[in-house]
Amino acid sequence: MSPILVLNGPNLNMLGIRQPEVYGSDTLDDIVALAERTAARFDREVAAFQSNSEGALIDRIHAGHGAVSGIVINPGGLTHTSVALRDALVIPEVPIVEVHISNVHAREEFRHHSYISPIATAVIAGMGIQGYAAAVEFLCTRA
Ligand code: DHK
Repeated sequence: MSPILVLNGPNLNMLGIRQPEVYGSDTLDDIVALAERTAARFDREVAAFQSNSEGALIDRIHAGHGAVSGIVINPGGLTHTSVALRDALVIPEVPIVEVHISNVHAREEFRHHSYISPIATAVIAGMGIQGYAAAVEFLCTRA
C-alpha cells in the first residue's frame, strides 16, 4: 500500500518556537514521529514534507500522483489564501484530511475561511498535534 503524504505548509517548521501559547511546544519533528508511529500501528508508512513555499508544496503533491494513498495537510496560512494549492490537491484523487493545530474558528475572522475545506474529506482543528494522529489513523482505516 502506498504511503500517506503528510504535508505541512509555511511557518510550521518553527513549531516549538512559534507562539507556543497558540501552537504548543511540540516541534515538526514530533509531529512527523507521531504520524509515523500512528501509521506503523496499521503497517503503513508516511512520507512527510514541509515547505514555506507554495510552489514546492504543489510540486510535492504533483509528485505524489499515483504514489500516495491519502494526504494529511496543514497548509498553514495558505489555507486562507491559496486557490492554487486547492487546485493541486484535487489532482491525485485521494482522500484529504485538513489539519489545524489551533481552533481556527475561535481565532481571527480571516482564519475562519478555508479554500481547502470544500475539497477535503475531513477537517480537524483545535486538537493540537493529536489532530495529525487522528488524521493518519482515519486514512489508514479508509485509504
Ligand atoms: C497554522 C497556521 O500557520 C495558521 O496560518 C493557520 C494553522 C492555523 C494551525 O492552527 O495549525 O491559520
